[in-house]
Amino acid sequence: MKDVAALVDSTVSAFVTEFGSDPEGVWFAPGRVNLIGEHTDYNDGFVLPIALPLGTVVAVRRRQGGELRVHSAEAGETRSARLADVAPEQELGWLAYVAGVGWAAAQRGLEAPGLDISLAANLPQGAGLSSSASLSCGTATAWSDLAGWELSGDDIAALGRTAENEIAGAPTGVMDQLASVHGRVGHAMQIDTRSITVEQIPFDLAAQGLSLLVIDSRAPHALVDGEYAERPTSCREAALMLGVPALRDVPLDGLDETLGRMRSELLRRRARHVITDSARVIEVGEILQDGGDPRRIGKLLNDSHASMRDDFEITVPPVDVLQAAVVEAGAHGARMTGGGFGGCVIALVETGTEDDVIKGAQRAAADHGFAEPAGFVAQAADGARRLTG
Ligand code: GAF
Repeated sequence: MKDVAALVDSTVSAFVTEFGSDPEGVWFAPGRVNLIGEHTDYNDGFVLPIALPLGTVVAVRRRQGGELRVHSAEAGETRSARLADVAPEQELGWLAYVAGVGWAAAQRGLEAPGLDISLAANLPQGAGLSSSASLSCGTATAWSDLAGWELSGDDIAALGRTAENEIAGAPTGVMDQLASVHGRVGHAMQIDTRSITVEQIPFDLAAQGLSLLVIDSRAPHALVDGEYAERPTSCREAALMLGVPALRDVPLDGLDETLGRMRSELLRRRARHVITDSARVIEVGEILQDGGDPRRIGKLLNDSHASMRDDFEITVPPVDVLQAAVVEAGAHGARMTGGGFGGCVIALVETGTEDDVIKGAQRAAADHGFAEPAGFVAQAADGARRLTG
């Protein structure tokens, strides 16, 4: 994986090659891992992500007229769009996460100048680490700076989410964009997605002799497909059946009895996952906030995984095998992170045992004939920002 400084160099060189002279500036926005609280964000619930030191670099310059020209190192191509022509339900592919930001800005009455952009990422794509939010938030931060919109972090995140929901067509919540914007070194963010309140909680595992491993199953995941979209639909139906505005409003006390009144077994399980996972965020937040031993969150990570596997049904066999293997290899707890249907498992491990745990995961994957997983140690890092210019 290239570090961010190397990524900046290659992105600026690509900009000069593609567009003939230097960019006005270079911006970076990170991806994230979510510690706990999955698919709770579009139910007005709680989430607990950290921003990663990995993400997307964008080199940007304003241009005359309302055109967008974007070079992507990953895609190996330059594409363009007239901002006035961007609209929902177009098949824009990766360009949607850039052009969609301009569209979202226009919806808010902001004047969006044309841009030349060169971009590159050091985050694995499609691994559930929010490569798309890092692209939309990096773009939105740059656009806001260059156009003088003077937007808050929450507004930047909202532009990114609108681009993803309306132009890319993925009906996601706002966790990934908020994490990308508000990340802070050494902190996890406990986010109330109803009030959009971000509480920074100290998260320094190294000081406690622990590491957070991120292990990519290499089973690809995609949010712009039916499986992810089915979950918000089911959750809305479940909330309706329970007579609450959102699943967030269902009390944990007496949950079995409340859910027992639901006529649909499927919706009951969907609701139980959301309500219990949101509650687990609060429990983990309290442990970390009180300076408690983070090893105590291990069980909650495992419970969250079981809930995603059995109730919400968003895990897949390569991910379940990984999760079980890393716990078997000594992790205090582990769970899939992100939207699901593939992607990464996070594992809380004693520092010094990382290699053994990764090897355990690789052996288990090989035994099942799955792709070889790859792991790295995650550190909580800063959010979207201007790097140069
Ligand atoms: C994806 C979505 F983009 C987020 O909004 C969130 O729903 C997550 O899946 C699951 O927690 O990353």
